[in-house]
Amino acid sequence: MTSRFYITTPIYYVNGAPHIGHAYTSIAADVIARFYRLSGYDVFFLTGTDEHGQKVEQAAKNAGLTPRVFADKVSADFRNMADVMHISYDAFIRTTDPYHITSAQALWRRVAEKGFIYLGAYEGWYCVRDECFYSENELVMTPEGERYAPTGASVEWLKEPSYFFRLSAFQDKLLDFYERHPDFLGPQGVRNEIVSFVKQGLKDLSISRTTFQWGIPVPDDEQHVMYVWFDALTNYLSALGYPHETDPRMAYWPAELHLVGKDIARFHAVYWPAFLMAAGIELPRKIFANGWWTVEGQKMSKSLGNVVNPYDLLQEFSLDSIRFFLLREVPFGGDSDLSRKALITRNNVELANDLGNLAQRTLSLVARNCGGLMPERGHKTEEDLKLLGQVNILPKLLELQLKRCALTDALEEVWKVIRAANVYITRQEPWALRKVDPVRMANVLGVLLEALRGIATVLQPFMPESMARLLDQLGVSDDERLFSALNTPIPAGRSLPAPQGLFPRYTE
Ligand code: ME8
Repeated sequence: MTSRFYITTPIYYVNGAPHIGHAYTSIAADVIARFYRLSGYDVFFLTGTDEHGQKVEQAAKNAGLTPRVFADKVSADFRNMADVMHISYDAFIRTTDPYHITSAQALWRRVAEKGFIYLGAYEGWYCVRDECFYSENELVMTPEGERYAPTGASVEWLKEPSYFFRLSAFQDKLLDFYERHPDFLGPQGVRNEIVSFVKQGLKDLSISRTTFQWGIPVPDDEQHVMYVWFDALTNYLSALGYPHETDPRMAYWPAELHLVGKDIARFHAVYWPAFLMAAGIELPRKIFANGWWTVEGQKMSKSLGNVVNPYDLLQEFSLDSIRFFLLREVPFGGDSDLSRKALITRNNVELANDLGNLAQRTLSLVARNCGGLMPERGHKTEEDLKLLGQVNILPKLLELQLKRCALTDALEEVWKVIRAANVYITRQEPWALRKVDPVRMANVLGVLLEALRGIATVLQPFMPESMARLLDQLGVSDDERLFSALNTPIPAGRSLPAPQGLFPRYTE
């Protein structure tokens, strides 16, 4: 039986246009989804939009539109961005979809039946931008006595009737769970923060609001709408057909990985597991939080006018150079800065020079000296075997790195081999062998073609478009692109198309 692999991105708020920060998490999840598909897993990859709550209601009002019309428009923008960035999602969920509404209400009922929901009144701070309740001691106070959320957003005092979730009942259970599942939450820094947050004590969580309308009605009490995070987190289950246990998609649960940004680790690593424990539903296997991108040294913000829109970036750079840069520049999980200069350097040095040149030199020698045909395989020297050995273990090495969401380390494993292949071609000098030893020349080119095929195959998840072009040029047909196909060499004599440049070079 094929193993299943369920992976999700956050569902993005439709309060504003998508930007490169949203694209980042989706690209990272896309790489992992594609990697597991190529490894032979049955993958279900979910993304979508989070459309309810006070923040979206306010944004719609500011735009002079009803929340529904506004959400339709912005959700379509997010979907379009996912398509433009070649995010290979299997489903795109909208929390305004009727099936999701039914599902969130079913989860609420289940948690209520188990005795974990009660009616009370909330009195305390709320931050609309973060859609988060903060306790007094989490707030930052200015010398003038004004209070702000730890994220710098403004807070307001709420006093309203509210349903509560008995989060306090889960403090020890959560701590015990984190301890028994050391890989549940990463990276380490985020894990430490969450553990200390839970250790400080969990208060019951307000999970409904009465002072605005734009939300899912609480079952049997139409005065209340659900707190947007109760609604939003349920998307991971409603996309599979919950509460219909017989829905075949339910077999994908539990999710293997919820990929999120570090800003929303608390909701995923504390609230979500507690809701699931309360409902008696199995917990996801892993939550991993990516780091934060700034732009040319500054936080992206509408007021600074420096929000990077992926479409603008695509005017100048290829999609694959953007995807590569985002995952290569900083160890996944860490924070980084997006600058034009850094993007150009990564592209020119690692894509155009290291990989592009290697492919171009090899393929043009084959075109010129081997009649554009896959050369005969011959005797292999120690150096040949060493390089091919490094290539052969790439799928395994990458799987180990991706298991721990080390996307950057995975790329570094491939680049070690690309650099080794460049040393190999320089030492073997196939261009000088044509006259003196054509058989050895053919062997060397054969080794390089095989190495390039392995490299291109494992890089497909990161750069699908350019690696598809490279595999075309290497004569690898569509049904020879899974990792398992690497065991079967491309037969000698296969005709290769005329070589073409892979990566453009950019100037500053
Ligand atoms: O939080 N750097 O939605 P959201 C890196 N609806 N990642 C970034 C980023 C940046 N500068 N900016 C955004 C929500 N992100 C909720 C989620 S899930 C059940 C509900 C990414 O539109 C990052 O993944 O505010 C972050 O967590 C997410 O976008 C926040 O998107």
